[in-house]
Amino acid sequence: MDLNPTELTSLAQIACTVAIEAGRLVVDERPEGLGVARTKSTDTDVVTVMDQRSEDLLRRRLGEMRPDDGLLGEEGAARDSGSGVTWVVDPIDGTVNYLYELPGYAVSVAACVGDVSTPGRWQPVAAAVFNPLSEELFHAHAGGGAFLRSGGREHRLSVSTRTRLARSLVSTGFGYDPQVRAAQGQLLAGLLPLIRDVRRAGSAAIDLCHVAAGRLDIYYESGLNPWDLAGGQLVVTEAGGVVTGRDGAPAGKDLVVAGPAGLVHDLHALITR
Ligand code: LIP
Repeated sequence: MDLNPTELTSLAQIACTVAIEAGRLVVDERPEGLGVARTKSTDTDVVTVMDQRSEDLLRRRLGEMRPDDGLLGEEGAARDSGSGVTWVVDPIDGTVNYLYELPGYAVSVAACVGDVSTPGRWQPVAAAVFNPLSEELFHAHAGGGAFLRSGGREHRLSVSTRTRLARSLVSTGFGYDPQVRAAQGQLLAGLLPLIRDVRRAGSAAIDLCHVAAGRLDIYYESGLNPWDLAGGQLVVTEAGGVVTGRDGAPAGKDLVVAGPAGLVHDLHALITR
């Protein structure tokens, strides 16, 4: 599906508008003594009432502004697309940080084309990732570059120019399943002597946007869902980076490696060795 620059710009503006609205909601209306509303894949994979309220806002607002578009949300929102565009949303990426009142969570909203239910058969074409505590809005549309709106100013983003892994600041994340975490810990233990250092922010969307801004050199993680990935993925590629999966496969649940092409090649080689 081809969208012209005017349509892409309009989708990006909608993504920015609703990401900011949802981000403000989760900060301004956070209830005292916020607790866990329910759990998902494991006891530590938590959902709060504000994850649900944020997703409800996104579903309502996107439905008002783009009634024919589809929707795929982390907390279960789903709508088939009649327009060819499907919104992939994470109402609070970094929910555990949000639960602990730790900075490091964001709302991620991406307009995608293709079949979002099939790995590798969809791609984001417009996106916004809003960190409501830092009031940083990362946004991009296909062919338009990636930007950070902060303090009323727009900054164009570009990935790191570092070329050596040994001098690279790497970020990653861990799943909610203890056995998966054990394997991820072993992989990281093997990488640590080969890199500058590691960072664990707790939000894939924020990690990806920090790679786009050059605040991190490279990011990798396994176990991500489309809503964790969609928004930040476009911000990285529009900032001149690459986002890939294992052995040339599209980025997805199995593996995501994101950053400048050279570092991605080298880190991918180590991870898949
Ligand atoms: C989180 C990701 C993070 C990952 C966590 C979790 P959530 O998403 O953003 O990168 O390490 O395990 O999946 O659950 O906060 O939306």
